[in-house]
Amino acid sequence: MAYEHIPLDHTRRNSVEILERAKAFFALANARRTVRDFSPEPVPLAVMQEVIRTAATAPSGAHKQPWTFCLVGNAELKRRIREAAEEEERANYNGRMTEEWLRDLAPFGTDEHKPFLETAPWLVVVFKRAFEYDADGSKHPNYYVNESVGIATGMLLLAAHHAGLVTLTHTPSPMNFLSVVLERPDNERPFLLIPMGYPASECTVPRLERKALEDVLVPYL
Ligand code: IYR
Repeated sequence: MAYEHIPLDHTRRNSVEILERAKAFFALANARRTVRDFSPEPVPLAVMQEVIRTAATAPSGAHKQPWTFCLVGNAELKRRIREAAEEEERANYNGRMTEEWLRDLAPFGTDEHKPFLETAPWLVVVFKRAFEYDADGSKHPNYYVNESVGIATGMLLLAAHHAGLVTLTHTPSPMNFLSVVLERPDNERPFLLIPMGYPASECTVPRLERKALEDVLVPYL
């Protein structure tokens, strides 16, 4: 059955306005930094609900919305996630990562210690839903799951930044422990672990350069 069609809710803006707005949004996005030093200050649940609601507006293959955002604020669960992540990362930094990988990471000073997993008031654990079960238990596929969940996660990061929060895209690897600790069903696979909150007052970030526009945009005019 085809969807009913309704009028598009769209504000028409002139060419001056669209350029101004595009520039303003770039400035906002360009100021987002990945942060590893979090303040333990609480962030209201209502804020997290709005940023997750924003992420869940992402487009998805056949509108299957193949995502689940687990919002972890419970101290005991955060402690268990930290413990399991640090155990995996210890193995990563002590032999599982290649020499070249370790050399690429060295300038960032990361190691197997992940205190932010307990310090940050919230952990958003993004799960991708590989397929769905219906009421009879039969399986139904989702489509373009990585693309859909990747877009939703990007929107989550920008929504948090716009609200005034900082985020870290954390990829403990392998991530199966997240399914175990959070008791997720077998159609869900961990995608990304995102600590979210206020930055620590002494927070610093590496002085990074972004690629020039010419290096990322190839015009065919
Ligand atoms: N997952 C590890 C290692 C790591 C890998 C990359 I690529 C990074 O950009 C940062 C860290 C960790 O979280 O330490």
